[in-house]
Amino acid sequence: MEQNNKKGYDCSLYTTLQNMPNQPNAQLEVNFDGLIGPSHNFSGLSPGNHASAENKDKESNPQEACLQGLNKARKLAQLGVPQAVLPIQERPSLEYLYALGYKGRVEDILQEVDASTLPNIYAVSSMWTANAATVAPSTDTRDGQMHIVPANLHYQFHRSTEAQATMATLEKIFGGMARVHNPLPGHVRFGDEGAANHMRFTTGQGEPGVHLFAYGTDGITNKEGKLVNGPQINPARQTRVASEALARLLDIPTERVVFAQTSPRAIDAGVFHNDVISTNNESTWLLHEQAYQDTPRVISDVQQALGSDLFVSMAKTEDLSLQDAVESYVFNSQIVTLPGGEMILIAPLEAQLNPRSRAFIEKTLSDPKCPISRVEYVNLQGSMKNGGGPACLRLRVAMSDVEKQQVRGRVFLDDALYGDLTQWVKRNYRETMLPKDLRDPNLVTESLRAFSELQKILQLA
Ligand code: SUG
Repeated sequence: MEQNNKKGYDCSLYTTLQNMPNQPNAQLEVNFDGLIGPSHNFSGLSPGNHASAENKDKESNPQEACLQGLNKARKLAQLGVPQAVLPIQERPSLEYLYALGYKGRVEDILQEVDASTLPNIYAVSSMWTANAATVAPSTDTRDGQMHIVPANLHYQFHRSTEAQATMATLEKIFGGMARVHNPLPGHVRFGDEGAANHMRFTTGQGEPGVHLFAYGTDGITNKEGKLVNGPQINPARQTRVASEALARLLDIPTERVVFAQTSPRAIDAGVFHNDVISTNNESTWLLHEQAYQDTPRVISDVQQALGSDLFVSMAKTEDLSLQDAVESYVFNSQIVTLPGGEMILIAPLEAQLNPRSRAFIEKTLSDPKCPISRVEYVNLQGSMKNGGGPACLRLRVAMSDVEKQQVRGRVFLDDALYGDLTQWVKRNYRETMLPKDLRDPNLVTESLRAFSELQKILQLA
């Protein structure tokens, strides 16, 4: 990093933000990446998420995983893409331990907690900030202000513990300029997993967006209490009624909203979020032909609502099976716009290693109409082993210069913050961990200390 600076490498996010056009309406998209917590482990908590099940009980390396995430964020900042971070949450979750009636010293409580609850109150899944919330920037809303709805993550206990803390964090950081709503009611009918099931299309940065909400089931239950019209094997975490509520809360004009059902076959093949099978930036869209129930209709609905052509690269099943897509996470790539307007693809290493995924990327990039000029592969294996790729780790927030000034906390990633965070990780994180280590009394101290140190570093205390 320092060497790069000496060579005059343009690595300063600060430069990008300073160069933001000085007009109230000009907007840039900022990626808010989640930091990976010190109790990162493989507990196999997520049914329908193949990586989580396959890596259950394997050894993790929390330090390496967190540094991999930070390096991805720094790479984007170096490329000139506005980049910020969101904090880890308090783990173990004292709030949940007390809510479950435990009293006394946390170290003692952790010996008592049953084996099925323990990994839930220690889970660091808030790292996947694509699941933190759904955001509509001020350019897109009827009332002209940014709206944010934190996800209730109702479907799984470990993820549902994030919702209230996420809301508090988002309020702290964005409350000065955005309306931060409550999460949707915590019921299976309103299961909401945030931006991972949402896409925003525009004709360019700063232009108003068209919002696609993907869902896995209608949210209606039958006489047996089972959700109807959804996958047969794996759970559908996002419901249509939840997505409809989001569109209302975000205050997006109806004609700029599209709803799309994720294909039940895709969910049954391991596509537990839309961002495992579909990715976009502005009007560039990479997806699998089996992404939605009726993929051609979804594309034409978006195109019509946008009133402009899209660049669509759609993988065919014969070239790239759903299994390949899920194993390689090729559609969990980020497409980002660089300061000069060039787009690049940030893809997981696993997509480079899978010949069919790599061929899909190469074919897409070789299309003369494709606005993406090149691909960069990133190593995020720690996160990937729990089912989270490059796009899962970031929440996109498009904001104007004026709004940017109102973001609270020291969250924009410049060289100094990157340095402080790296030191913080090296000071507090272990290099090996197994789920059984969650009973280690020392982990309580380490984990709570890391949380409070970070609050100070990010000036969120
Ligand atoms: O919800 N994995 C997360 C992965 C989330 C990925 N996010 C997006 N696709 N946007 C999940 O399934 C596994 C935790 C464990 O097994 O220990 C987990 O929660």
